[in-house]
Amino acid sequence: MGTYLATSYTIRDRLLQLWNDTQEYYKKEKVKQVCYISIEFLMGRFLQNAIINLNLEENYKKALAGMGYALEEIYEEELDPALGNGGLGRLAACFLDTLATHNYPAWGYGLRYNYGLFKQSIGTDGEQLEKTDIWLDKPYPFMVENHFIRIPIGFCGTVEDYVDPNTKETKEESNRSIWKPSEYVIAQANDILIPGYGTDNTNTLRLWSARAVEELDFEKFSFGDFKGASEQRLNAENLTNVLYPNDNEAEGKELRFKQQYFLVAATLYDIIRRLKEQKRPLEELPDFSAIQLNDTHPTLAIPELMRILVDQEMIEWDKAWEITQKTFSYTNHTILPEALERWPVKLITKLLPRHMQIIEMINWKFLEKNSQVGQNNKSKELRSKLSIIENSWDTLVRMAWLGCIGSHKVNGVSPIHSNIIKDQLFSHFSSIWPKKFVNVTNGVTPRRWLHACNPKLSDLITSTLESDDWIYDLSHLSKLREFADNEDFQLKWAAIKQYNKKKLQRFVKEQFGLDIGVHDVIYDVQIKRIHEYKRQLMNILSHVYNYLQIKKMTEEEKKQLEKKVVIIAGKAAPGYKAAKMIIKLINRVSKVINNDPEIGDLLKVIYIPNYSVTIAELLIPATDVSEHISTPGTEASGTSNMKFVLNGAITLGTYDGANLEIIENIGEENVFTFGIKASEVSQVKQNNIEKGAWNLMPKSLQGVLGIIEEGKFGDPEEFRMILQELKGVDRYILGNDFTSYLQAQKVINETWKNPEKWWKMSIIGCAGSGWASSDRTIKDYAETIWDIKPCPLPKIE
Ligand code: 26Q
Repeated sequence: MGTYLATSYTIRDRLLQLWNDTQEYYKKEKVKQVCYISIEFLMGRFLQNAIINLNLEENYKKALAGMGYALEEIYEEELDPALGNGGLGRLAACFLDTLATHNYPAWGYGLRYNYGLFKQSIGTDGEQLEKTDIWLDKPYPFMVENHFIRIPIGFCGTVEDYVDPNTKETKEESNRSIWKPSEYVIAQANDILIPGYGTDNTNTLRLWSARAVEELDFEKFSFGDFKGASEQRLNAENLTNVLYPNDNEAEGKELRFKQQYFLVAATLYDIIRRLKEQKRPLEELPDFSAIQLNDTHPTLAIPELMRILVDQEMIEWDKAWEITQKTFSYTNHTILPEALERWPVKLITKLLPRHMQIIEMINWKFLEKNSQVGQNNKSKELRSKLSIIENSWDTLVRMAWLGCIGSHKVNGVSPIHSNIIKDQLFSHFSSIWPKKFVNVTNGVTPRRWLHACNPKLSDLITSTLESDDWIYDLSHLSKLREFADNEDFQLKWAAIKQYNKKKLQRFVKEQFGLDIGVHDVIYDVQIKRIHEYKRQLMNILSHVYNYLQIKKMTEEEKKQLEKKVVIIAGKAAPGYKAAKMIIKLINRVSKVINNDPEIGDLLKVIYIPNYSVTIAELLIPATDVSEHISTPGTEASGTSNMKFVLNGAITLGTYDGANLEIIENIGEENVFTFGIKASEVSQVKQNNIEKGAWNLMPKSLQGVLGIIEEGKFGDPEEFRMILQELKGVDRYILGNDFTSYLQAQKVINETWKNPEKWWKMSIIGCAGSGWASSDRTIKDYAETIWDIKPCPLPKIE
């Protein structure tokens, strides 16, 4: 620990200097910046990334070796902060790396949770167990508390009419009111410095933590009544205690809502403070900063900015609205209905009474302008479609609607997803504002996801291309295509995969005491949050089928088989019963298969617990086949699919999300595709409903379900819910895709027998992944949405 800390502090020192210089320079230049607000930032480990970005890895290696330490071992001592659930949070982290690398003036704003995503382990029955992740127990040198930045955030209370101090009159038409909160919590800034690769520019990720109000200098903020503040102390600190563990599901808890407001209120205060520091008027906010809302979680920023502009800064409503729309843009990451946030009007009225009024006013003005009030059904229908406020089981605020109406641009994260947004989810808005809806395809940082996690492949690419330019301009990878058939290159390429697989093999042995092969074994990996739409269930059921097939084979037939290690990892939200059952089933199946002497090393199924960024960095470079098998139309993009192709894994995928971009860019002949297209989904679902999924299910899958029901993997009652779903409606159409999934596996096994073909596909995949860099993504955002330009620190000669 000591060496790790000492090493880390030397890096932090350097970063602090660069960071100071960068911030001073941005201020001096008065450049437009982007603020990326996200309730999650899944950063991964810091030290290696920083050392590589500062181009100090060789120096540190040498220096530490001189003292008897191995840098790689020091890296392993670092904890991996889990301040995010999955794709959305990790995307935000990739963006920060790119923004710094390409010298964009940028800020990340998020929350410093006391506890990250729960730690997962697997119980003796194969079930998921959860433990609190008390990450702040250990020192974390890369985050510094900024003592100068403490901001009071109000909640609850009352709203009073604004009275003009001169005329003593209330003015209805001004739309102005005074909010008097009854509770305050302090937002404390904690800064993580973000280094770029090969540049001195160092940006800020500012994470807010909640503190009780007594610690504040009361006089400084004249907010009035602080009576009862001591009772609020515990409540206050509770606010940023825990990251909600749901991924792609909106949990309607009051505390979650408070977190969201806390994040945006502190952030807007901070942005406006910095604008005022430059002595610029609020009218200039859209030229000072673009603010990107990462999904709807920070959309309360829209009414909050309106409140500041109208109530505090005395700006006319219409002018304030123009500023607001120009400042914000919103990214949608999901169309799953259960993930679309809707908050009860009652709850908002209680916690943020003034904001509720503002949301109503925004809605009213919008509806006045865009829909005729008529009594006929058609105009009523249009109004209820457009309205931010929904009347269903309760009166609810649709946060995605608020995001659309309050932003100048709304983007999806892959072409198919953006089209679904434009033509289905928000079709009523896109006919009002056809230009508002755009696509910005996701990307991943090639620094962490190739250069750092797969150093041998990185070196091979650099020596082959005779340049390391690809690290910050990934389009250069296309030149690798020339080498796809080259025997010598293929051998080197394959040897690196082998090396990475050995590393993983050692890990599996150490962690689980399990022996897995490396030579001539296909490593087939599916790692992501466990969710029905991602169809891990289809994966495990297919291997139950394969297992049963092997059991029927003669020794001769078995000799013809390809060996496979199936690896699955990912957490289930603690309240998501079906997902937890899937984990249990995977572990039960794994136990049976791995211990069956008739199977030997033909098939192994391994569930790796406590999936994290760090584990991804180990698994991805070691993968031969990576699975991205969501029901078409459900996975907005996926980003690990990109990381895998970059590292030479071949995709086994459906026609969904960014898989489609992979197919388009590297050619379908280099991807193992299967299943139906998104356009066919509704028909299949309809059939399932009409005829019953069981009746349409292939015999192969029926047989597998039969075996589970016989109790082969323990009491079938434990899996009843997921079995019933499959036999009943089968919402994610596993039955329909099962046969072609098995067929794709056959094609994989055949292709594996032909190494030249295999490695050619693998190389072409990597060569065709230049587009998958988050550098390209950020350039798209900067040009089409944010209107910001790089601002590199001048080099000191
Ligand atoms: C909302 C309300 C209350 C509690 C939790 C939530 C919540 C939290 C996280 C809702 C959704 C999320 C996460 C969504 C997510 O990770 N989406 C993924 O975003 C990736 C980046 O764009 C895409 O690649 C994935 O396809 C998408 O699933």
